[in-house]
Amino acid sequence: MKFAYLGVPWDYTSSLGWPGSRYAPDTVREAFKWINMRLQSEAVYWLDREEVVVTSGGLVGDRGNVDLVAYDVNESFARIEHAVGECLDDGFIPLVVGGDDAVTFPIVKGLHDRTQGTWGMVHFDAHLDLMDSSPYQGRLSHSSGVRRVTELPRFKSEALVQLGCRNFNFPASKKYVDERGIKHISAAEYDRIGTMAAVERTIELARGVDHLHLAVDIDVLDPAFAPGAGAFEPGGLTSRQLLDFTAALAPHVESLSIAEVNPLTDFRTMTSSVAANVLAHFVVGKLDPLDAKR
Ligand SMILES: [Mn+2]
Repeated sequence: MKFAYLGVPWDYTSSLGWPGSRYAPDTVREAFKWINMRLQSEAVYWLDREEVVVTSGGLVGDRGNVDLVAYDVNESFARIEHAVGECLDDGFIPLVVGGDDAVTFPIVKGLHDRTQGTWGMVHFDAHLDLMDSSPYQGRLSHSSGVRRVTELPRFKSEALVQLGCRNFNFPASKKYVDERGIKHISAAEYDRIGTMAAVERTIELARGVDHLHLAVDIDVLDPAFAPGAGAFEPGGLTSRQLLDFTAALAPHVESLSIAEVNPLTDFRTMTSSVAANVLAHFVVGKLDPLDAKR
């Protein structure tokens, strides 16, 4: 298995909330070096499971950042799709670091268009991102990324599981969730049932598609754990919950993206460091699947 780090330095569609996530690909890459330096002879000691996990050629290969055109949404999204597709063509598992959450659409479109069969998605976010359009934000903002994903021809909305959602959203989104059969495990529910039950329920809810993508908006975490986000919703998940879930789900998904890490609102790179660890837990979770040990 080969993993590719792909940066998407785009935040021109962060129409509400704080801009600044364009800087995340570089700060998360920097934070990842703290993990990479623990590699010895292509192996890392994973304390969560008391295992030494063997990688091949390091944890993650770096494919740099996508060259984007400021304020040209269509051209930039086309380049993101293309870069994600190239990762697949070259045999890499894409680990894509945005960018505001609008980039979830071109990332999943890149995966969808380059593969056969049906897609579903596991989506961590405080918000739903199911807005069709708004007079303030248009159709391609960071509030509509998941809505646009659900419109892809081979994407199955009933295999979309949104986790960590909380507080308040639009009644129109509730209508869309019901119409499309989208599944939710709210932050409150997640906290009640615990991480391993949430993983098992997610796998059950997202069954029946050929491919699954894992999309993480870092604001799924409580602001206490991720001060460097684009928007803040209290009552979120802990870092521990997100890392454990990511490692356990990793064998069941084909790709990962992280959005809305914002170095401009961050405190001493705390949030970039969480994001780097989400990537690393995904990689070791795939290399050392829990399922195989049960
Ligand atoms: Mn969000």
